[in-house]
Amino acid sequence: MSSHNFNLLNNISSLPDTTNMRFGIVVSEWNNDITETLLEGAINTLKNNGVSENNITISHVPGSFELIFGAAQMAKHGYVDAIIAIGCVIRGDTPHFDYICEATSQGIAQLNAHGSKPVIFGLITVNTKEQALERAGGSLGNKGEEFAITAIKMVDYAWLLQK
Ligand code: DLZ
Repeated sequence: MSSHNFNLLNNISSLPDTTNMRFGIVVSEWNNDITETLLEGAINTLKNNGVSENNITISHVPGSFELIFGAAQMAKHGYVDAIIAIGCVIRGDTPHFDYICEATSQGIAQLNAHGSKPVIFGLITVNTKEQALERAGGSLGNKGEEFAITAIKMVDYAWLLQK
């Protein structure tokens, strides 16, 4: 599944009106040089597409594994329409990488399957720090921008179904 040829940003036709949309962003502190850049990309893209700063709620959790709880709490108690969960897991020498990636992706999938608010999977899973940097403002762009576009589209999708 190569990301070199496809980028959600190339696929934007027209985005919906975001005036009344509210977003929660949960960010992992682990690898925070990467996650803070992704966060910046997401915030800038939301704002550039008309989302008011007052309608963006940001909270931090220690690691990617905690994104599940953070996103679940924000979905339940936050005054938000969608949540973007941002993390970065870099493969190390132990199987820990696999456990965190598996648990986090499954946890976020469960929130989407059983919750009423979309949770965007903003988890970068890479083999090296260089690959992470490429996706956080490097040669492959800033994936945070794609997370934001996805969040906007998913709020619109949820609202269309509620009408
Ligand atoms: C423990 C751990 C390791 C080894 N690597 C990462 C990582 O690359 N990225 C990340 O977001 N978190 C990592 N963590 C922390 C776990 O996500 C979690 O915070 C701890 O296991 C405590 O629950």
